[in-house]
Amino acid sequence: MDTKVLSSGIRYSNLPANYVRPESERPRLSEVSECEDVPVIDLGCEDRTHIIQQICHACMQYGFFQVINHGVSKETVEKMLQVAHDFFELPLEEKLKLYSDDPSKTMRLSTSFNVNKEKVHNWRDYLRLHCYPLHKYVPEWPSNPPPFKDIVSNYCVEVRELGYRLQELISQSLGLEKDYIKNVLGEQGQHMAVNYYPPCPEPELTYGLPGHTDPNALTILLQDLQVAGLQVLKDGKWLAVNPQSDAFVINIGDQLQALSNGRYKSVWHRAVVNANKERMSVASFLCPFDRALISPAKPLTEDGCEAVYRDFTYAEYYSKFWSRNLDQEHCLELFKN
Ligand SMILES: O=C(O)CCC(=O)C(=O)O
Repeated sequence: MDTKVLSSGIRYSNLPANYVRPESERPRLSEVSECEDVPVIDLGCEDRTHIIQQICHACMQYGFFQVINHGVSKETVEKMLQVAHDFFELPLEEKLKLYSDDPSKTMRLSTSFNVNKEKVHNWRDYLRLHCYPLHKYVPEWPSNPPPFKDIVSNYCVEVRELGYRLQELISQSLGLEKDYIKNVLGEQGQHMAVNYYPPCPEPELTYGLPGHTDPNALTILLQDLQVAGLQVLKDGKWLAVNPQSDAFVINIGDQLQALSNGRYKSVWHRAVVNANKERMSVASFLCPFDRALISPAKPLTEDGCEAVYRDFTYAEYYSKFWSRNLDQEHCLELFKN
């Protein structure tokens, strides 16, 4: 392949060899069934206790759930998806000005996951942005398409609100004070991955993103409604989470698994690709502040429950995560007591 990114306008008729997974690692799409009982939590419900119970059940049994009536306006969501789409439609030369394969960059267009570390690539391009505080990062964001900065800034503000609200509910669902998680995580960072998965000539042989867990605290995922692609691992089986209108998919990240002393699961998930259609998703990640000390919440290690993980700072965890390939063992395994 002679371009750095997949969103070059070239339509491939065969999957290039460096995207082909060995037989044992392929997605086996015919074995994947639909997740029919995805927990859908109505945040507009007036019964807070009921919401908290639903969150507790979803985080223990699934590690993810969907939310509706979440407070992020429909207009904000639609504009976000449109501008993301318009960005990937830009001429190749324009996009390549933003290209980098250096994961430490706070704004970059890249491809696959960690091109310099991985042996087999993934059928994905992505725009990665740091989003908090906005005044620090917005100036470096793409200025093309012209409304990009305004639209994405608005989206980030509304999504952050939602994230805080969810963290309060998750704290309470663990029997902790409402502000427990927010206090431990400190002034949280916010990152975004705008994912673009072009049509793929041989979706059976590769991934958009292979199975992974998220290294942050909480992920708020917006899926394009037209094309399914997200799958989660539940009881050893991959299940498709089909997009639902007006919903976000929320998943618990590694930091909340550690803080909950393993009660809540940072779910394995992956993105598969489609032969005929492009797919987009927008993942927003809330991340602890670098020096936040992640340790199991005290009330969860009383009653003779041992701490499952040793204490670590988020900075330590994050650098370990990016020093590896995505589809290795759960990064938290390296922090087990
Ligand atoms: O595209 C998706 O559905 C999943 C995206 C994802 O897992 C990620 O960006 O970390």
